[in-house]
Amino acid sequence: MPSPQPEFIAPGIARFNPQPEPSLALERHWPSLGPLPASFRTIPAFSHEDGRHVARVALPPGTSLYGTGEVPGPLLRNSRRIVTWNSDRWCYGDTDVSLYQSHPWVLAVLPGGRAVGILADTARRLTIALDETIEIAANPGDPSFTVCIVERDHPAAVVTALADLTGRMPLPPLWALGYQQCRWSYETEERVKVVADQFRARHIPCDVIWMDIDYMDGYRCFTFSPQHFPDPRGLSDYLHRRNFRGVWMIDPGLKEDPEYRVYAAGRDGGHFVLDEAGREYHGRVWPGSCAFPDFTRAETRRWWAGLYTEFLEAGIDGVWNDMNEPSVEDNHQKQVPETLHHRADPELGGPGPHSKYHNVYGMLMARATRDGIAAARPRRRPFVLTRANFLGGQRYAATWTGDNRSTWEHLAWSIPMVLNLGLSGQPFSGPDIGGFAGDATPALFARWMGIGSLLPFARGHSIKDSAPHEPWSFGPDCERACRLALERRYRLLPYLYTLFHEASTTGMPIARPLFFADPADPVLRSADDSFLLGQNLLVRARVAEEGSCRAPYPPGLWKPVEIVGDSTTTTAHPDLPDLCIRAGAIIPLGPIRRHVGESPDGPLTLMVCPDARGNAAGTLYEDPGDGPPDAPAHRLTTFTASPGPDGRPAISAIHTGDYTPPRGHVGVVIV
Ligand code: NBV
Repeated sequence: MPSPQPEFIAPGIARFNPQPEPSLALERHWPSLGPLPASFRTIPAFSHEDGRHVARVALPPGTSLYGTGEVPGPLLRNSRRIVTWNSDRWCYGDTDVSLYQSHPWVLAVLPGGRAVGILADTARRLTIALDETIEIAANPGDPSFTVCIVERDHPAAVVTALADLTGRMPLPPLWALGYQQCRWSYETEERVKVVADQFRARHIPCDVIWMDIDYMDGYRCFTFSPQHFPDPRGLSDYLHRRNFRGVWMIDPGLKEDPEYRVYAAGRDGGHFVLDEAGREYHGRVWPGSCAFPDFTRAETRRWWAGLYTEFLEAGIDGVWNDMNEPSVEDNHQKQVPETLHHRADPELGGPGPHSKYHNVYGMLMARATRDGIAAARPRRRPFVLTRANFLGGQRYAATWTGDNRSTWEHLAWSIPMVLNLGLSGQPFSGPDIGGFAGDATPALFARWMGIGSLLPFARGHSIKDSAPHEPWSFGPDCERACRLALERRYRLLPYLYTLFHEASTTGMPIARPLFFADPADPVLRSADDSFLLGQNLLVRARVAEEGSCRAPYPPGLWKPVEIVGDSTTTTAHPDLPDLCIRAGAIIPLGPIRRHVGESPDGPLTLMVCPDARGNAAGTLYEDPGDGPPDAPAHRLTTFTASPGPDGRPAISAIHTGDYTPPRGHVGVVIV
């Protein structure tokens, strides 16, 4: 069958096989029309085989493949196969082809370093085989789908083009960049307070304590246990007085209990997903039999959003959406029947079976949650963490890599999983530090904190019945390693926040694979134990119990730096990753803080690493750290260093923007 003619939607972006189904990943505003570059050669062929629509995109030998979102295992995805089908995979392994989120998107780095992005624009189940010819196959009986192809000079440009198509992460509140402590569960208000107090007493930086499902009254969402959490407002006040925030869990399953007002309101409003026969569907989850909001309807999303007004009055700062694949206990696969009926709005594709909307259920829940928080608190930035999501879901929520295990293998996957999510449009992610299931050893925990504290979302979390997994639970040496790791993160906050700002404006990942420094160099393409934070900081980790970092260095000169406590010279703890600054870079550092709001006028240190000519440059984004999400008052500073008359670098700063940050001493450290 001849390939359908492409439609060109922007320079370097073509859309093949336009189909009538509306897009669920792409933002509505298509970029303006434009021609593909002359070098464009990755024309897909569509065919219909055994009742399945298949698209094939041929790529030259030597192409390296990445993306497909949340995938366990190594960074390089050649010879892998994934199935886009959001799945609750407790303790997942390398052979799992589907996890909690779906990203029908492949980033292909061609032998010379140019890159191609391939986006299958459908939320339906797809099998994506990542070989020299990428094969994207729909399920038998499912309609054909559109494929968008983006070609650019550099993989970073392909990732920013993906953000042009699917949207960007809104800038989170600054506190969401702080360290976060979670447990399934801190079971009483008292326990939460003790944990918070321990952080302050032990001088371990921390900004957020998380409330898992046991705060609820019988697992009923939007309620509080009268025995264990009788005074949530009082608890929030306690946390706030000590400069902590609280993030509380909300699941989609609502207990089928006529006495439970949220369920009764949902039933009376006709907000629940129906079964094939048009009756309210019930699946078993934590509270027993549950109904599930039909988030494909704007009316239901508005109802759900409205529930947050009262909920947030308890002083809740952020919301954690879990189990929203959705996951049920009725079968081994933890799946709801694909035949369930959604009364979706026409703009999403109209009424249809669950199989059509399964992969966007979690994303639409996160969207409604975010809308609810934004409406209840228009003058603050919402923070939502979601387990299930879909391509484009970075617009609504951050994510974590689900129920990992306390093993060295899962520690090692933390880096490539976060990198592949970043290459798939989601810059704000991280693993459960220490591992969710099982008991970490002191060495594993320290190593995980060392790495996790340098990833965009830094939260420790662990399962019920596991040994305590707080930073002080593994003895004084591990506690010291954790304190140093988190002090590093907090000192790096000015740099990290600048990267978050960049991600929110361009879609550039915060944690980047080494090949971003030189996409033409094949040896950089499979580095799993090293990554770049922005352009200027190299992280080299030891992910195996024994041995050192195996990754090669990116091109250019990279100078080791320490950032330990207040010093940039003292030797770090052996469990912390090595850090190197790029010659030619200036990295802004803050003081050690116990929480992000401490000493706002604390000193700023410019860590300057001159290149061979004595020059260096770097940027710093600053704003109040929260406030109305649109166009916040901000300041962007470009620092440059050049050789001064006395031979020492002379620093100059150029500011843009309308914000004057409280500023203490500005110091310079030449490394
Ligand atoms: O709410 C309990 C857990 C939560 O701690 C974890 O992070 C989620 O991924 N949740 C799953 C449900 C139970 C998992 C066995």
